[in-house]
Amino acid sequence: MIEKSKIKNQKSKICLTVAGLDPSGGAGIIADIKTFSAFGCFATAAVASLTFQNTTGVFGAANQTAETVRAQIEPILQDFAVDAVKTGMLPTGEIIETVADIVAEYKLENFVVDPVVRSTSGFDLIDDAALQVLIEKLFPLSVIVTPNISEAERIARMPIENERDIEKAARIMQNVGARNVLIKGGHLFAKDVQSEKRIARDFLFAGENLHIYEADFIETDATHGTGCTLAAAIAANLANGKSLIEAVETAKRFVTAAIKTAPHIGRGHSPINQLVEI
Ligand code: PXL
Repeated sequence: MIEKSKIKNQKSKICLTVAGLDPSGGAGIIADIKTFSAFGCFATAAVASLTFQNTTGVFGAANQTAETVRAQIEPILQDFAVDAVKTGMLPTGEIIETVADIVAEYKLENFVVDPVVRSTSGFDLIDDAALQVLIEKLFPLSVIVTPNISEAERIARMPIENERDIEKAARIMQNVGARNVLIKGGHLFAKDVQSEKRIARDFLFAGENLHIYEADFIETDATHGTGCTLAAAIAANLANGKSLIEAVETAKRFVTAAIKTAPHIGRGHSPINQLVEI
């Protein structure tokens, strides 16, 4: 473990992502690297799985081993004082355990866990046994976990149909060790009954408190990598010293702007634009 005071002239904050590589550039570590950079952080990355995909779907994956993941991360931590860590697709229980051991050993802070379960196109990115390890080992070390509705349903083992279900699922996750939980409401709450205006709502359970973030719902198929980008933006903003509530607020504004300026490439769900300025 490197003492921060022993590193001279470390001007930028350093972020580390441990996630899957989407070679088509929309999701995973490429989205994370762009996002860290957009917030002025220096980006480092360890590949947990090499996926085969494009905007139309995920066709397979070659997972790393726990040893190769450790071998990627340790030289980084022995050289840099890492200010924030984000995890995405961690495909196996042994990789998850190793990441948990490293986070604890090196006392890594600002640890953001995106509990990636399944791709938008329906490809399973993690098996059930590994998900259980993720809940048990990573949730207690995290500053925040960021499931979408379907991930929250799978983790809390309950269907989510309304706001009361959202709260119940979040409390279940807090009972198994998550301090703070951001449930991304997406489509579920896209309609405001009174105004008929379409809004997107995300729910941050910060300890006991609930903060609801509202944004205009954007009708788009440019959604590839939105989850990765949001979690990476939260990590970068925490690295930059923002409070959790501010970090989530800024990250949400960033994702909204990135969706609005998406390049609309590919035949499926377009990537978003992490180089947008907010
Ligand atoms: O958005 C979930 C996700 C995360 N990480 C990788 C992915 C995907 C979805 O496709 O490929 C590497």
